[in-house]
Amino acid sequence: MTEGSGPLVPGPYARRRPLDKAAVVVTGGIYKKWVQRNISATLPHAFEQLEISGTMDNFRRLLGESPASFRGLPFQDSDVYKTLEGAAWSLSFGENPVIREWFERTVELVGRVQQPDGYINTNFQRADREQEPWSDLTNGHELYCLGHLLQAGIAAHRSIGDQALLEIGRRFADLVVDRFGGDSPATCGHPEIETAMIELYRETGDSKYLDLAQRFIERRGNGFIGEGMFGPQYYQDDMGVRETRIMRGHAVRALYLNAGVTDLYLETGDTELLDVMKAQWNDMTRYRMYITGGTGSRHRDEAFGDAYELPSERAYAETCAGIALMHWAWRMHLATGEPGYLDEYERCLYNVVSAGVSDDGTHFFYSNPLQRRRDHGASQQESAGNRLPWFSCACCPPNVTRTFSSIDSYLASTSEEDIAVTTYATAQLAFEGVTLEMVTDYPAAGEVSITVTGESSRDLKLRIPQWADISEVRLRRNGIATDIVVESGWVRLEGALTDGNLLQLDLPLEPKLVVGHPEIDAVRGATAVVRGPVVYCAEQRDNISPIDAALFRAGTRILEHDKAELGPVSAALGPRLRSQAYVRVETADNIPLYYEYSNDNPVVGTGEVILRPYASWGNGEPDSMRVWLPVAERHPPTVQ
Ligand code: FUB
Ligand code: ZN
Repeated sequence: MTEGSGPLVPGPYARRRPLDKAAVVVTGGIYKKWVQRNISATLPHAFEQLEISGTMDNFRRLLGESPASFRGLPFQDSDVYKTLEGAAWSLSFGENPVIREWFERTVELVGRVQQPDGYINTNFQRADREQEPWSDLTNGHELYCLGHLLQAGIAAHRSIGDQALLEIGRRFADLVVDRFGGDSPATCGHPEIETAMIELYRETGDSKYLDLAQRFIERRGNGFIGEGMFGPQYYQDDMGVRETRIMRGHAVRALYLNAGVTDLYLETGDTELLDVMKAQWNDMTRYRMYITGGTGSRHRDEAFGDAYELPSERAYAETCAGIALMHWAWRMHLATGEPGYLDEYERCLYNVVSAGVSDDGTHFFYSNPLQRRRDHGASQQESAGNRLPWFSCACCPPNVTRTFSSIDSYLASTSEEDIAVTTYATAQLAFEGVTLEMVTDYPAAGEVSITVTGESSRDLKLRIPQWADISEVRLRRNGIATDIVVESGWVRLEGALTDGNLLQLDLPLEPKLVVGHPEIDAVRGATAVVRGPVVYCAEQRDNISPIDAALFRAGTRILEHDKAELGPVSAALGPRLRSQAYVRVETADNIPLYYEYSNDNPVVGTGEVILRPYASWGNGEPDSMRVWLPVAERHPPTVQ
């Protein structure tokens, strides 16, 4: 395989380049569990759900092969395309007859539905359509669906050398270039086409796709989208991309757009775009992101809220937004060379995105709140506390399949001088005659061993996450403790890529109590527990005492508890934890909703609280869950 066997092949302005997907072999740990779960459970489940939901029949009925009526949302074709992408990437791990058969059958079906002019969209092709093609770029999602079709075709080409799907997508893309190139003011109400067109340019070398992506990006803010359902801000059409310094509007839209804008920088080197991306990144991470990496706190329009508007209980934090943030973070890393973006990448991966799928891989969260009350009822895209097998708006589950089938592409990046490990996993990484054999239980454990085979004069760089206390990071080279210097988040090791070298890194994974900025009112006076990149939560089913009335005491010690009750994949995120000091408050009915402040707090005893990785919650009977627990000392005192 040449460079570019993975989901992103950056352009000439990348400071760093991804390692080829084909150069990575996942051999164990959580990555292997994710990949296998995706192949054996999530993808077959998605194939089935695409039938049950009528999504496949939407294609067949256009060919007279199904009597079913059109079902679902205007963008439902994208569920098929995302699943095709997931299937294509997953075949890079080895042949699988079930996945191969579905992939080929579905590519053939999509190809037969394509019109002679290249157009495909089952919602707009149907005789009983409610709107004409291209009549509603604001909400019609035709270009969004094309974006996912292109991503699937590119994945298939890179992963298994398939041309058919890429050609289908390209024919449609050519139609779009003819129709919306030049002076057209058109943009899509849901970004996605931008990054896909740039990847198509990378795959084919044809600059007309880059040119159109650039036009789509530069046209934002021209008012073309109109008011739509929630006003132009929702669609990122209220301002030009170059003028926008805050994250606003629909979270998935905003984050996909920014992945595309960063891609445009990677191709053009337009530093104004990169500066804008840095400003928006800063805005998001300082004011508008949950501790889990979730974004988009507003349910009404699935949108970013005001600065510090981060309610736990009503967090929307869509799984797709977590995935989109990972895409953008990785591109920012490649554009700047900085590892800080990878901290946020991991924050999403191990928390909001991992929470999006059940331990067995067949149930999903759409929204990912940081608190659930015992009596919370299910509503449209929300479950009552258990994941659902699919959704009427099923954007998240197939997004999960493409994520966990391409996850191996983000383990390392390279520059002219070095190869850098960007996140730790049990895997072999091969690069220009050198193989790194990495073994670790990260993020459950902090020890990482790397054995080198072959020689290279390049340096090896190891990422030291921002959460790690540098004085506690240990490194041994061939068994000998070595002083380390952490510069801008990396340890640079010269002469490390020598045959037989053994490097042993030890990252400190002591659980920590963290608090939020005082202006996040929703968590003021509360604390959360993190262990490395993994955020913890208290789930009622682990606890005897009522967790909704629990208070941490400052100075509490957090100890390892066990791995019991965690499912096979969740256990690889870390052990359950136990806090020694817990103050139990009676949830007595006779306490009024509001009462006069006094020192007479209804504290009745001490106990302990069991915590588990946030991503593992909701795999049992629905009950209360919370990430943030109030600190006793900030409430009226009187602990006996
Ligand atoms: O509009 C397509 C997808 O549906 C969005 O990305 C999700 O937020 C959901 O609204
Ligand atoms: Zn989604």
